[in-house]
Amino acid sequence: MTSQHCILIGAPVDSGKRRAGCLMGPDAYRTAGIAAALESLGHTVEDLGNLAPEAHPADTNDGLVYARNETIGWTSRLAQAAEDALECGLPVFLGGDHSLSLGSVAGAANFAAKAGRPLFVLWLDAHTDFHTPETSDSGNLHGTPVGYFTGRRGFDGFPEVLNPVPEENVCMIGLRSVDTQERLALEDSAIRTHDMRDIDENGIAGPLNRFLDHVAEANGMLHVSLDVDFLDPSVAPAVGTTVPGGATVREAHLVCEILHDSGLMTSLDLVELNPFLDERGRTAHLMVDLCASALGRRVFDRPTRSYQ
Ligand code: B3U
Ligand code: MN
Ligand code: MN
Repeated sequence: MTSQHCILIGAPVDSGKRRAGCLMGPDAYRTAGIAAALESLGHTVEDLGNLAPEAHPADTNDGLVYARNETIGWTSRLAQAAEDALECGLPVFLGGDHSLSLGSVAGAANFAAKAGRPLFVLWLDAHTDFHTPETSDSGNLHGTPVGYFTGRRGFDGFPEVLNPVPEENVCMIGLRSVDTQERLALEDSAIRTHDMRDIDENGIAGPLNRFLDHVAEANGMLHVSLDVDFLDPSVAPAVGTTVPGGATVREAHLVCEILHDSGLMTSLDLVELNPFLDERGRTAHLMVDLCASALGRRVFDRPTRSYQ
């Protein structure tokens, strides 16, 4: 197994929605033993500690969009952090809510452009997060990262997206809560979407393997964004927006094991963990276990579908 240099980046972002708690996420992952889990797999681990947003004007929150300035501050800071970390290893963003991915993906896209490679994004989530600040009903920016990094309009005041991720390079798996405005925009887009019905009827490995084939053919980099609510709330209760009918523990591990065997993943977000809502750390532990699977934990070795 190839050993990697894993760079843990604490991103205690809590500005993407009104319900507080995701700021405790990075420390919950540390408490659940993320560094030791990765080291035990033969990787080196560097923990950059918790970052802070760039200086920004205070938010007044008198309009619909919640904590816009703070989220802009986080976006600039995390885009730079992603770009810098990709120079030296595999960044693992310890969230923080999903608005952190405005920055992590934009930065990964800048790095990929410099490296002359396309960036692909695997979005594991109950939601599509394809809003813009103008289409969002809730005003919660954690519902907008895919809209941002694919270059949708309506993000005035946010850092310019220098290297938008092409829609056909984005694959979403686990969907079961999509707002009307998102659905309409998705119907007009080339994003690959797999809802839970698709998974129930066809299994989770097929769509994932087909997407990974595209990544490999294009010699692409692959950013994986894992939202806690991809998982069924019965096994992962520590999230503000629970949606019943999510991925099982085994489906989620299989996704992570296939990702590892592909050798294609170059950066990872662990987002939306709200430790305030957890039951004795079980969601934090499950997310750490999934991260370990994505980085090579396995029961037995087996011949794999490897692109390396
Ligand atoms: N689409 C809804 C709900 C939502 C999106 N992401 C999460 N919840 N976690 C919204 O508010 O944009
Ligand atoms: Mn999300
Ligand atoms: Mn979600």
